Amino acid sequence: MEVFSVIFIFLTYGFTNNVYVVTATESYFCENVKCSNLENQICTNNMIWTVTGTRKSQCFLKCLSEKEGCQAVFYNDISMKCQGHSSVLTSNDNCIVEVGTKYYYKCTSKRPGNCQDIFCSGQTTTGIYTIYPDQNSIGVSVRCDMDTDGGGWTVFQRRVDGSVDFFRNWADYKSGFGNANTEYWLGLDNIHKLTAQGNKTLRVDLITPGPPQQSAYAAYSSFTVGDVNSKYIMTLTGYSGNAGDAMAYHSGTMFTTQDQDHDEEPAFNCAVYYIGAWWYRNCLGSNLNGLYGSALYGKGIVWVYFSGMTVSMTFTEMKLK
Ligand SMILES: [Ca+2]
Repeated sequence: MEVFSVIFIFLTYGFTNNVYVVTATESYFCENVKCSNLENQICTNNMIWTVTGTRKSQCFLKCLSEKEGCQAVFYNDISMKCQGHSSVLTSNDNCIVEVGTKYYYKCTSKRPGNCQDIFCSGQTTTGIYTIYPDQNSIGVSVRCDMDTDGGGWTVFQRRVDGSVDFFRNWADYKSGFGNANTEYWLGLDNIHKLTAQGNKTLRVDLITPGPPQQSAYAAYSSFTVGDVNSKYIMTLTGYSGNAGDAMAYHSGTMFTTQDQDHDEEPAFNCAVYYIGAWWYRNCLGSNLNGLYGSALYGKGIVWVYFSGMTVSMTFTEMKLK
């Protein structure tokens, strides 16, 4: 009986003779290191309980067993204080420094829904990753921008060299096309799913051909794209940046392609006239899916408040977080 008791304690608490053993509970938690600098912090937001004198594995077990939805814990190695939280925290939360504390959140899904999930898991290099905008379907390759403005951006539109034809039909814009390594469009269904997940900050990065090349960006604190039944109606608010707000004019419009005219111009199809596909109104203040390198009025990759209607960007990225 003595032997069985010792084995039971070992399996339950993961400790014996002061040697720490990684337990199964730890695989359910991700350590938040680079996502939001929460190490050495204690936060009051959404705190649901505090227990002192527990070991780390016990701390995780308590969080897993909570019925009230414990989503994250702080654990302090020095004081062995364990604090449970009902939501995943960010660096914007109200936190104070408490040396020795580390932050962990539940990683119940092994399938990242977007680039922010990948960033928070510790993969912080810009590049190509697989994400699952819909947890029930196969993954899609995307470029994750892990460098700009805190990283974690899911790039859904990219133009860099004109190698991919963007003058395409509804079916292509719906499902996506191109190559995440060079130029691509992630697809309206996926963009809708990403905004429906809550990734609603839009950032647009632009570079002019020059010389000298000039770069600028526009960000919007709220950006949503509806589903196919709404014809992917787009709304956005909360502009900031230095490129000028060339998207506000398009807010509240449906998506138009060469074969599906949902714009507000009664006389013609704006996508055909301006050689692109966009949330055209009557017709445009921006045309980022326009014709690469074109100096024809409005037909290139233009952003009217940055460089007018006849200078086509050599680089664009549209990204969500
Ligand atoms: Ca029309």
